[in-house]
Amino acid sequence: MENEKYTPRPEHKFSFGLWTVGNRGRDPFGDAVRPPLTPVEAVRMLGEIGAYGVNFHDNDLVPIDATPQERDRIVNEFRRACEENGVVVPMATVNLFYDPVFRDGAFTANDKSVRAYALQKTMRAMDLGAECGAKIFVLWGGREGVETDGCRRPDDAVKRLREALNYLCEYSLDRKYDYKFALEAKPNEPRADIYMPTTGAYLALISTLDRPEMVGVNPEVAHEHMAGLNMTHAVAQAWEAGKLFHVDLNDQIPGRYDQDLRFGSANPRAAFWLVKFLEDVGYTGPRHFDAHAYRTEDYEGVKEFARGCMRTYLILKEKAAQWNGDTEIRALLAGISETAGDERGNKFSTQHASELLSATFDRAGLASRGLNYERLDQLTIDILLGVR
Ligand code: GCO
Ligand code: MN
Ligand code: MN
Repeated sequence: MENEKYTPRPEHKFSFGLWTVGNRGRDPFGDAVRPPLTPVEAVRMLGEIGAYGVNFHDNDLVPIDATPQERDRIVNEFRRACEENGVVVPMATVNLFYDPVFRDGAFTANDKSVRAYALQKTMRAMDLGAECGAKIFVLWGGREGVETDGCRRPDDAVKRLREALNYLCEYSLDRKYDYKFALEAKPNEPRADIYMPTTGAYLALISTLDRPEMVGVNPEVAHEHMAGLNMTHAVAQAWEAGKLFHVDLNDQIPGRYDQDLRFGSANPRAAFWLVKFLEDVGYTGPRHFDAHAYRTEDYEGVKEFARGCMRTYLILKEKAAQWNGDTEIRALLAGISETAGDERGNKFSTQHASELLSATFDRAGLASRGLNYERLDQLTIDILLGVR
């Protein structure tokens, strides 16, 4: 079949959250437009469209007030549905933002009992995830922020966050869960300002933890774009540091509310560089779509949305291979890649430094060569628009 190459397969590791396909289209101005989708129905839908994985917050699966018996029944049903539909659970997470108890933060709240409750809720969510086979635990601190900085010193918030992460690493080791934690940054929404606004901020925090090797990041396209940043650069820095434990794919027009658009639908060129990077370096983790369908859609539209995320990824993956193999692009790259040049800048030695200090450079000559990036980018656009 012509389109066989865009058919999702388990090895593509496409995953969706229960909260993504199950999103009912509520927004601050309007109520739900779709009926509830049970976790079992969501798993069936994901199986039908060929997804590999399903992720959840504790309360996407088990209501916050469920009794232990209800919890066990729900988990059994859910696990059976996953098996029957060939869907796995690569990642689990915890909801530390919905309940009013977290209105002033969870791990960073001023109230010590709220902080303790946040730890309890997270440990229980870790138990739940482990029972379903999850090996990655995402932490997104949606309420860890402020409207007024009068409420606490921001460096105290950083210390509290660090303590909580250290605690949770020990819990994972104690229970032999073998979790990798993936920290997800976002600059704002729902708080006016969220601590740890960017992936880079989390990378810096991780190096101060007791067990940094257990903790990495979960960059999200929309969150980096909300901050006006380049998602591929955030992902690349995480990758280079050995910290890309998970990735949230969606799309977002900068300067707007948190849109969670279908992957690649707002800025396909940025999505292309991201897919190309993930494929070029051989990222093997899940490709998680943290997005949701337009509010205009019924559940058939939700399937279209989810299929679209995966299809766009696979199309961009194909375009990336085409880009890498394109003879003209290769020739351009050969022309601009590092040439032999001056070796004295490679590695410091006292002798290199003094030679370099007294060297003469042809500044004007170095600055005058055209780099052909216009041609390079137009070739990229030609490929993306399908005329090449
Ligand atoms: C958001 C976030 C969340 C997290 C999720 C996993 O903007 O709401 O992206 O969807 O990814 O809570 O922890
Ligand atoms: Mn988001
Ligand atoms: Mn996310």
